[in-house]
Amino acid sequence: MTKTNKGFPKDFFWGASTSAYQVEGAYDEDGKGLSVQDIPKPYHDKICDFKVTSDHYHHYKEDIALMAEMGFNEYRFSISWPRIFPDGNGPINKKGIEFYNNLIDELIKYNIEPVLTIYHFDLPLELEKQGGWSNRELIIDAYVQYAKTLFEYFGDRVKFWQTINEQNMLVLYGSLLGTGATQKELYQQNHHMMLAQSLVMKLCHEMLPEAKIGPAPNIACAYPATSKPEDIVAAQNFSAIRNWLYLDVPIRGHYNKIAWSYLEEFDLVPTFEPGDEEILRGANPDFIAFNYYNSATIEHAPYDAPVGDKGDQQMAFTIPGWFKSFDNPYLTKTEFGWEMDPVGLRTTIREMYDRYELPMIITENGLGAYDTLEEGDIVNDPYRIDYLREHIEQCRLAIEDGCELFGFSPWSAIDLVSTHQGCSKRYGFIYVNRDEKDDKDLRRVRKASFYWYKKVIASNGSD
Ligand code: BGP
Repeated sequence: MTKTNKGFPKDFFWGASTSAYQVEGAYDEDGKGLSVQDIPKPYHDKICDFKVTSDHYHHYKEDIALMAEMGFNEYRFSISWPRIFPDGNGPINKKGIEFYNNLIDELIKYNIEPVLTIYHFDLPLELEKQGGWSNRELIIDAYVQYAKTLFEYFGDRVKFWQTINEQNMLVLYGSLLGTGATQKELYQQNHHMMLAQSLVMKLCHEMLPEAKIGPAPNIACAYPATSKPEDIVAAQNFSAIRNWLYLDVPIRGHYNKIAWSYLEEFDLVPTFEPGDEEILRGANPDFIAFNYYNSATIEHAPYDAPVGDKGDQQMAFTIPGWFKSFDNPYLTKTEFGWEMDPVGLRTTIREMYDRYELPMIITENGLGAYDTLEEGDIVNDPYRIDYLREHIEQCRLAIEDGCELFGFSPWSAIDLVSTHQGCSKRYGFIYVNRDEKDDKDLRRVRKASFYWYKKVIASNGSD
C-alpha cells in the first residue's frame, strides 16, 4: 500500500503575517493614540522601541508590491486599535480608517486575500489606564464596538477575521504587557477576553454572513519527557492549561475541565456573572488560526518543584504538582534559543483536527535570526529556507493525513520588531535596512528566502 500524495489544495493560501505595532511605526501620526506597547520599557535602552519599526505605514505600497512579487494570495495583518479609536472607545479617527482602507484596497488590487487580526497585543493605553482587560464593564463593550466598526468599514472586502492574537500568551506571559497583573487577575482578564471574543464572533456572523471568523492562539503539542506514567499525565496537564483552555471555550462552548480543576486548585477561577455561560456558547468559530513555533517536552513536577527558568522559550514554564517543561534532547535550537521541531507541527495539526474538526490556517511560524546585509544588497538566509521547507513538508503530510489546512502564513512577511528582542531578531523574507539605534534608510532588500518562497508558491508547495 502506498500513501496517496494529496499535496496542497489548489486554492491553498500562501502568504505571511505581521502585526500593526511591530511593523507600522508612525506611532503618533495622523491621530493615532498610544497603545500599551508605546510605553518605554527598560530594555529599550539597548534595543529599538516601536516608534518607527519598519515604517510600513509609509511603505505599505512598496511592501505589498513585494508580497505580490513573491506570489502571495494571502496576507495576515492586524489593525492598530488606537489608530482607529485613539482612546480605545469614543470618537473614530478617520485617518486610521483611511489608512486601512487603502491597505486593503492595495491587497485586493493584487488578488491578495486580507486575513485580519482584530487585536494583536496593542491595547489602547487609555483603556489600560482604566483597568484594561480587568475592567469588565469597560473593556468588553469597547472591544465589541471596535470590532463592529471594523466590520462596518472593512467587511465588504475582508472575509477572514481573527479575534485575539495569542490570548494564551497574554495570560501565561502577562508580563508581556508590563501591567504587573497577578495570576488571578490574568485569568479574570482571560474570562473577559473569552466573553468579548464570543460576542464578536456572533456579531460577525450576524453582520457579515459570508465572512469567517476564528480564534488565534499559539498552540504547541506536548511530548512526555519519558514513558513514565506520571510524565504522560503531566503532558496532558500542559496541553489542557496551555492549549485547550483557549480553544475549548470558543469551540465547545465551555471551559476545559482539566484546566478548570487547575484554576480551582490554585484559586484562579474567574468570577462569572449570570448569562456568561450562554455568551460563551454563542461563539461558533468557522476556523482555527494558530501560531506554531515549537513543541514542548514535559515531565512530572512534584509540588515542591522549583519554578524553573528555561530562558526565553515560549514553553518555559512550570506549575508545581502539574508539569514542568524540559529541554528535548532530540531537537536543536535557533540562535535565540527556541527549539525547532517541524514534526511537532504535523503532530499539532493532527491533534487539533482530531479534537475539533475545524479548518485551520497557520498564521505564524518562522525563524528569528541575525541576518547580514552583504555588499551588493545580498542577504543569504539558508537557515530560514531550511526551517520553512521542513515545516511546509510537515504541513503537506498533515494534509495527507486528512487534516483540513487551508493556509500557511509564516512570521513574517517583512522584517519587523520582535515583541521584546528588537529589530536584530529578524523573521522576514524582506530585509529592512536599519539597526537597533539607527533607522538608516529603511531600504527593502529581497533575501534569498524571498526568491525561494516565490518558487514554493508558484509550485503550490514544492520547491
Ligand atoms: C508571537 C507573536 C508575534 C511575534 C512572534 C515572534 O508570539 O504573536 O507578535 O513577535 O511571536 O516572537 P518574538 O518577536 O518574541 O521573537
